[in-house]
Amino acid sequence: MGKGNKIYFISDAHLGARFHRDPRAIENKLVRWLDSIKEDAAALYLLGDMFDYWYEYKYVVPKGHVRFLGKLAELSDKGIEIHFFIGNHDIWMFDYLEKEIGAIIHREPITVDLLGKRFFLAHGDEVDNRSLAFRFIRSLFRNKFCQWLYAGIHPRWSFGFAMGWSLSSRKSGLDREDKYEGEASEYLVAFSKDYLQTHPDINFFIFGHRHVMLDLQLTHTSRMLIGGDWMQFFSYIEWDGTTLFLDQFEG
Ligand SMILES: [Mn+2]
Repeated sequence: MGKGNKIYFISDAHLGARFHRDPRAIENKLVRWLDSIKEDAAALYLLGDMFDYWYEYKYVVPKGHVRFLGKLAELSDKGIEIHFFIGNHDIWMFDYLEKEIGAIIHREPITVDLLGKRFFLAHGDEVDNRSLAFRFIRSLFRNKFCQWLYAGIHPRWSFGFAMGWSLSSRKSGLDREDKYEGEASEYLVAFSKDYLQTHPDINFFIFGHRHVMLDLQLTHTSRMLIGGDWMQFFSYIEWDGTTLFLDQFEG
């Protein structure tokens, strides 16, 4: 562990996405934020879709993101735990980040005790079981055999396809990042309430994926937060063992 005692959560920078007008500005701001937390952080949870597309081959990784990855390596070398959740855009993280920067990769939601409270952490798409088509695509993307087949396609084709897919799925709503229409119609709120019935010991639910900032008291011992994103909000969640809050980085 690092010297710090705080725990931080962010998600959804979608680094490398074609829809960013100034991609370097987004990455630089992220690096400035990481610099601002490195003295007091014990752990950092990246809750998915930090990359808009990621596929690592046996000997090759995607271009770019060097400032971000370098800064993560620095934090990791200081003893700060780096947790990477795969999102629905960067599903194909295998062991590169684990080997290179000591990151802990999470492919499923986790329940973890942090500074005395119980957290349920997830990107958010994993608990979305509303659409059969979406569930099918998700299982295809996560299937080992399909991943092996995909790895055999030359990146000239697969990367081009993926970047286009990201743009078009965003437009069509296929990746379920639909508009926020209030708590009552928010599936992550419904999921959390439902999950609490069988797991009343969860104090905090934290999600990414939805690109909205939400902080909602569910019961007197449980809250759920959706952490915004690092595209429009530059938002993060901070936990020091006493207070948990959602804020936006101004630096
Ligand atoms: Mn997502």
